[in-house]
Amino acid sequence: MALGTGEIDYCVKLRTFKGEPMSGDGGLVAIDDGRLLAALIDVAGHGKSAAELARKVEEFILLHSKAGLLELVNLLHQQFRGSRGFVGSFCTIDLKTGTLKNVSVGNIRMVVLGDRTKRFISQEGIIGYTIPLLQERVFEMRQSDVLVIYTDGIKEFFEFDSKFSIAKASSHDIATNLIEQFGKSIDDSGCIVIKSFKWRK
Ligand SMILES: [Mn+2]
Repeated sequence: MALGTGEIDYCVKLRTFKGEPMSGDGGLVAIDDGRLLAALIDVAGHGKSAAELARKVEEFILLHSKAGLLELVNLLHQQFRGSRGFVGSFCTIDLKTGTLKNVSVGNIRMVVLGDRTKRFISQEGIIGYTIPLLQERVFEMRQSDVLVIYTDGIKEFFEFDSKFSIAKASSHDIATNLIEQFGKSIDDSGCIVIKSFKWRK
């Protein structure tokens, strides 16, 4: 899924564990009324039942896409309590101001790349099993920032080839590169890349 609106360029990319037909990682981006919501999840395990849960979680997030992040993650925790559980990173971006908010639980990564690097820290926990008192982080995005959210199916510390310019590349090319170069074949891998912020200030 890739979209360039002139204001925002994003891509959600999932690759399945070798031999499995469906991914236990899940992801989506929804834009409504100047607010972008991005969610990336990684269901425990892999295979059919993990994939089925991932699709249910995606549907639930879409149904509640207007909720605040703290509310959304608490709702997810209640709704999927007793399931095999999942980790997730959830962001909203105000497309007018560039203000990013993030709640991340469990083993999932988020980093801002470009002219500067900022790595976000995830809180410990598994949604549907046990979550801590959730904290929402706030970060002001700049136009040169490239936001990358990725599951543990992608190498934690990756470095693109020096010939590959993330400033010039589309979100789709960055996501493809990330998964093809740094994705692990022994796990589902998923990422969301968001760039080209042109704040309507
Ligand atoms: Mn994983």
